[in-house]
Parts: sequence; structure tokens; C-alpha cells
Amino acid sequence: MTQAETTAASLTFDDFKKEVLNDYKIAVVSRECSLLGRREVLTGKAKFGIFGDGKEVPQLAMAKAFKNGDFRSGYYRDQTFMMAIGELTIEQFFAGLYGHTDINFDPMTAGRQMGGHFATHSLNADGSWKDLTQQKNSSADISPTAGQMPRLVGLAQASKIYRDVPGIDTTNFSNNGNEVAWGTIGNASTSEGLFFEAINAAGVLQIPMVMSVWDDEYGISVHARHQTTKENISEILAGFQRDDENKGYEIIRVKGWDYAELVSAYQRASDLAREQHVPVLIHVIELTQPQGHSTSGSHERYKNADRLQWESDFDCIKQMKEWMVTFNIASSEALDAIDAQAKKDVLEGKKAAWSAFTQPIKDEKAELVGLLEKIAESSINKVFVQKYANDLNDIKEPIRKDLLTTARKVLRMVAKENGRAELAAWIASYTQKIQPKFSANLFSESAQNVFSVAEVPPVYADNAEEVDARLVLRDNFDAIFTKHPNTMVFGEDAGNIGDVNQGLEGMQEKYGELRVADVGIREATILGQGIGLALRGLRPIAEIQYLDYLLYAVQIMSDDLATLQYRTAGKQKAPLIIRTRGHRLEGIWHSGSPMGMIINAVRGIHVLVPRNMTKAAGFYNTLLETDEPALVVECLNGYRLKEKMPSNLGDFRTAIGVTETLKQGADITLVSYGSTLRLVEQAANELLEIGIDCEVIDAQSLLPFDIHHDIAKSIQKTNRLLVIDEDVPGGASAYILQQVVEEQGAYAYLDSKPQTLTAKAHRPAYGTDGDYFSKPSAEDIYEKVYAMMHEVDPNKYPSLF
Ligand SMILES: Cc1ncc(C[n+]2csc(CCOP(=O)(O)OP(=O)(O)O)c2C)c(N)n1
Ligand SMILES: [Mg+2]
Repeated sequence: MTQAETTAASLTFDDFKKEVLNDYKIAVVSRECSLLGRREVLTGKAKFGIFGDGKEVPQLAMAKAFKNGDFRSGYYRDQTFMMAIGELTIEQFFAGLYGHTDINFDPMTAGRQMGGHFATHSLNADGSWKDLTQQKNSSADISPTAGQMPRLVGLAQASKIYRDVPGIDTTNFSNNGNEVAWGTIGNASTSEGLFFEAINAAGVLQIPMVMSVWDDEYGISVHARHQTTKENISEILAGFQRDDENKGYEIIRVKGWDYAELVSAYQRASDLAREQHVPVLIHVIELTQPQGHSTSGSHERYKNADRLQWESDFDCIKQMKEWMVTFNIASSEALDAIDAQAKKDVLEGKKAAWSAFTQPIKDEKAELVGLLEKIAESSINKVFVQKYANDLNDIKEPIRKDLLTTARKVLRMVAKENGRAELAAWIASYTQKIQPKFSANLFSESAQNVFSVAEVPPVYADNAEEVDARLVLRDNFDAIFTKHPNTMVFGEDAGNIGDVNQGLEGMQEKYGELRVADVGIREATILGQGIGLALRGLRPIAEIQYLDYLLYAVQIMSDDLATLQYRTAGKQKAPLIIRTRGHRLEGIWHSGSPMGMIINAVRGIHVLVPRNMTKAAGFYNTLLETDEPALVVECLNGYRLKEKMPSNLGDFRTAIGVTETLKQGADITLVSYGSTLRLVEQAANELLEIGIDCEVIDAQSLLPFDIHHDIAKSIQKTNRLLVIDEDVPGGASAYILQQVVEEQGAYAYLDSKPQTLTAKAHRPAYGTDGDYFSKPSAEDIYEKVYAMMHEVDPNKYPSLF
């Protein structure tokens, strides 16, 4: 059903008729999927349904203008578009609705997201890139409304980079930057800050982005009068309209039930964006939502009779049908026949999807029932075991939970019997087989994942200079930009002045304004820009000026970047490097170290906390060899400290997930990271003067954490553990404790209570005293260790207080 890529202008009337008829067919198939989909939820076969009914016709127009190499970043209403570009079949639609965990049946998300969340595959099975210029691409949807906006900016900007930056290998990714990024959003979701931020950013950047607003006047039950000033998004965005003097947007308003107008509007938008890189906003008005928002309630509750009547009259498919009859494109009988055929096709497709979804589980059930019956034979609880087997057997359409619940309950009954071993083995092997369907691909499983890159230590010439540490970073970035033509960095003040700490000094002059770029103050879309660029094969470094302001971007890191590999079951990747600087400096919003919050929000992204700039530079070098996203937190108070300049710039690599022992010791293991380490080392030296010999370990990497279990090995020797950081109590230190004591099993070697020393629960106060009374000091560390040793040997270490 894929549409031909020809434009209306070059068609004969017969060709034109055929194309319109094909469009009509896609629309009615899509509608029928929505109608039947809703029934599947109401009868309990699927859990939740959110469908594209009422939005079919504009999506046909968008699909016509959408070319190979283009990208979509949209939301849950776009099933018709996906069908029209040939990326969603009826069977796949229902597989998604049921939650089929096999990617061959639900290619959108392998059952991980609810239906209506669309994606195409950018990667081959080994994680390498497909040729994205030869296919129609959709970045993977997420549910948070407007969450699709930040990445849309990057998807569009990639075309500009590919067109205007010389020296980048465009194979697989671009044909002279001719690709358009197409956004879709609901009218109500334009109320989100992310929408306005992204719209402004794309206007500033002048990138080929065509943004469609599907306007049905509602956001679930809430009318436009509560959502949008003047109830009209294109009117209030009118100031973005370009004119003779100023660049800006082309803004188009078009009725969502007017097929002919829509086709011409989308063609115009496509040409403008594709050829001139002008962003376009298409406000598609007068749309409807025939079945209401989703399966969680009916729209009769909040739409009045007049509105409901209007929605029925102006249903876009009904209007299209009338138009086709009026203009002799088809008779109403012929169109009725298409309607009838669509009903049949969808019913058949639905049945096929259901049977494909349920059959493997039925087979698994039969196997388990057989095993349970066998175990029942020799069990003293025969009657009970047999009843479990019968009850399971009676479930006609079981889910996997039914199987495991039964098996695990029976296991308890036969714990002392011969049948136990066989049942336990079945449960273990079944779990091993099924669990990855729900848990695999959180991180890259390709040969380029972070564990594939070995450490390469920095090399120093005999006369290596001690320099301000920011120069190590700067010269390493210089080497990176030369070595990797597809890298770029962008952030507030990153361009002209070379970042607020001069780690990029002179880089813009050398590599140009597109590769070393200043951007507006808009952290969420800086992040999204990075995601979009990385989705299209570039290697962006998105700079967030201070760790404290990462919060503006954490939502998009958490919802979009961190879930990307997972929610596509490994079919998309965005190896974005996020650079920021943090830990202690001055006052509440320039001293933050909310590492616990971050690591708990971004599982799926690596989180690296180098103690100095050489380590940080080494992380950048490593990451560029991998295909995974990571956050690197540089030490804000470390840029002016002295470090030796390595001679293998761009090549030395800090290993990820590996600790470094900074001082060997016998009495206690101190674990820390980042800026705090200097104080830990100071305290350790002072403690040595009184005979307390601390082992000091730099964690370096919080996600992944100490993959070789070096900390547990250290505790095996010292039998004591103190974790020190400048996060809140119970923050990242609690995570480290969990990793070491529970995950690494170090509890077995502990002779003292494992402890943490953190900052206060409040934000760090301003000034040196503010720091001293908010964050752990060298004295705090000294006294904490001393108190632990006092407990061990009160005579040798008499109480200080
Ligand atoms: C950030 C966020 N807040 C709330 C929701 C719940 N929610 C889902 S859809 C929706 C309404 C969206 O309306 P609109 O953007 O007009 O799209 P439509 O469904 O009408 O096409 C809401 C509030 C969400 N998914 N994400
Ligand atoms: Mg709406």
C-alpha cells in the first residue's frame, strides 16, 4: 500500500485517481483498525488503546510528501501515516495492541510500549547502521506529550550539518542534506514548554523541519480555551512568520478534512523545507476524534451534542469520500466496496495477529501442564498439584504470568519431593528464555558497547609541561575534532568564547560555527538536538553549562535518550555525549552534585564522574569509539589546577566501569568520586600520620559501576568501608553501598558497619563557609574514619569528642 513517490503534477488523471483511491483505502483500513482495536480493549484482549481515528486524511498528505531519508518525530495518532509510508501493516497494528514481544511481529517496540508508539529500524542485527537514505524513517515515539519535540530539532539540524559541513562521510545518512524532519503533535500538547522551546530553536537554526499540529480542539477532555491563548496556535505563532527582512517560519493553516488542500499544503511545505531549509508550521484545524481520546473513557462526557454532530458531519474520511464522488474519482458504490473490503481485511489481520500472539504461549502452557501432571503422579500433594495443572489447562488464552504463577506455587508444594528439581529447572530455563523479552537492550549489545574499549593510558614526554587542566581538555578536543569529522559540540557559550571555562578556546575559529556552536539557553532542546543528530549518524557533544541546570534536560534524558535502545529493542541508537561540569564551587546553583537523582533517572545512559580533566578527556576519547550515550561530569573546581599535558591527545582512553585505586591501605576502604576525592586524599594522608592506613578508590564511573568488583576485593583486605560524596544523604552514596554490599557481596568481609559521609540534605550554601558547612570537609572525613577506627580499637584511638 505504499504510495508512489510521484507528485500530483506529473500524473495523468487515471494515475491520479488510482493514487487517491489507494489513499482512501489506507484511510478506511486505518479507521477500521481503530474501531476494532477499541473493541479488543473493551473485550479484554488488549490492555489499553489509543488510536488514530479522525486524523487519517492529513496523514495521507504528509506521507505523500515524505521521502526516503526523511525522519518523523511524532505521537500516538500517526498510525495512518505509518501505514501510508508502508511501515505498519494491519497485523503489526494489532500485534502492538496485544503487546507481542517478538520484534518480527511488533516491529515498533516488541511489546514494550503500548500500541500507537511507532518506530522504524535504523540498525541491523549487529547494531550497525542501515542505509537510512534508502528508507523512510521514524524516530521512536514516547508517551510524554511534546517529548518528541527536542529530538525533532536535532533530526532537522542533521540535514544542515550534512549539507554545510565539509568532510563528513554522508554514506547511509544523507543526500546533500535534502532530508526533512517531520514533527507531529496534538493541539493541547503545544501548551508544553518543550513545544515552544523547540519551535524557537528551529526558527533560530533555520532547519528543514515541518511541524504539523493535529488540532481537534481537545486534549482528552480539556477544551482549547484552557490550552491555547486565542484557542489558535498558528495565530499566536504568527510572529514567527518569515518576511522580506527576517528569516523565520512559513506558517500554513489548512482544514483537516480537505484532502486536496492538504496534499498541496504538504507538497509546498516539503519543497520549502527540503530545498531552502526553511522550517514550516502546518496547523491542521477542524479535526475530530470519533471514538474519543482513548479506551479509558467516552467523549460524550465532555463534548456537547452540537460538537458531536459537527464531528460526525466533518469526519475527514466522510468528507474525502464525498469529495471523491463529487469529482468523479469514484462512485459511491465503488467506495462502499472498498469500505466493505477494509472491514474484512482488518478482521482477518486481527485474527492472524491474535493467533500469532497467543499460539507460542499456548504451546508453552501445554508443555508446563504436561510437566505438572507428571510431577502430580509421584507427589504426596497429588490432588493439589493436579488441580493447579487443570486450572492452568482451563485458561484458554493464557499469558506468561499464568504459567509462572502456577509453576512457582506448585514448586513450594513439592519442595521436599523428587519432582522439585525438574520443576525448578523448568522455571529457571523458562525465565531465562522469557525475561530478556522484557529486559534486554537497555544498553547497547553490539560489539561497540562501552565494554569493548580497553584503557589506553596517557603518555607523557619527559619534559611534559604542567598546565592549567582546561588546556588538557582543549587540546584533546582539538585532536578529537581533527580525528572525527562527524563530531560537533554545542552549548551556551561553547562557541565564540570556547565555553565558560575555556575548554574549547579557539575551537570555533578552527572548526567553524556549525561544529563548535553557541546555542540559546534551552537545555532540554540542547539535549534533544544531540539525540536527533546522533539518531542520524553524527557524533554530537551536547554541553550543559552547569550540572545544576541539567535538571531542565533530565526529563528528556530519562524519557527519550535513556529508553531509546530499550523501547526499540535495539533497533535505534543515539550515541550522544553529554558534557557538563559540576560538584562544588559557589552557592546553591553552582555547586550541585545531585548524582543520585541523575543515576536513578537515566538507567540506559552511562554516567561518568572523572576526578580531573585528563580522566575526562580520556572518557571522551573512549566514548567516541563506542555506540552508546553517556553523561560526563567534569569537576567545576578543577579547570585551573595543574595537570601534565599528555602527548597522545585524542588517543588515550579512560576505561568505563573500572575503578582506580589512588592509595593502597590496610585499615579501611574509602570510596569516592569527582571533586571530593581531593579531600579524601588529604584526609587519608593526615590519618596516616596517626597510623590509620586508608585505601582510597576512585569509582570514576557510576553507571556502569565497578564491573570488576575491585571495591569488594579491597574490603576483603581492609574489612571496612566508608563511601564519601557530596550528594544528599541517601543519594549516590546509597547506590554505591547497595552495589558494594549487596551486589558485590562485600557484607561478608565487613567487620564494621558500612557507612556513608555525604553533604547535608539542603542545597549547598554560598561562599567558602557555606561550602564548609554544607559539603563534607577533610575534617569531616578524618573524623568519620577516626570514629570508625575508635570503635575497633578505643585504646589506640581514644574518642575525640
Ligand atoms: C507530559 C504528559 N502529561 C500528560 C499526559 C497524559 N495525556 C496523554 S494524551 C493527553 C492529551 C493530549 O492532547 P492533544 O495534544 O490535543 O492530542 P490528541 O490526543 O487530542 O490528539 C494527555 C493529557 C502525557 N501523556 N504526558
Ligand atoms: Mg487534541
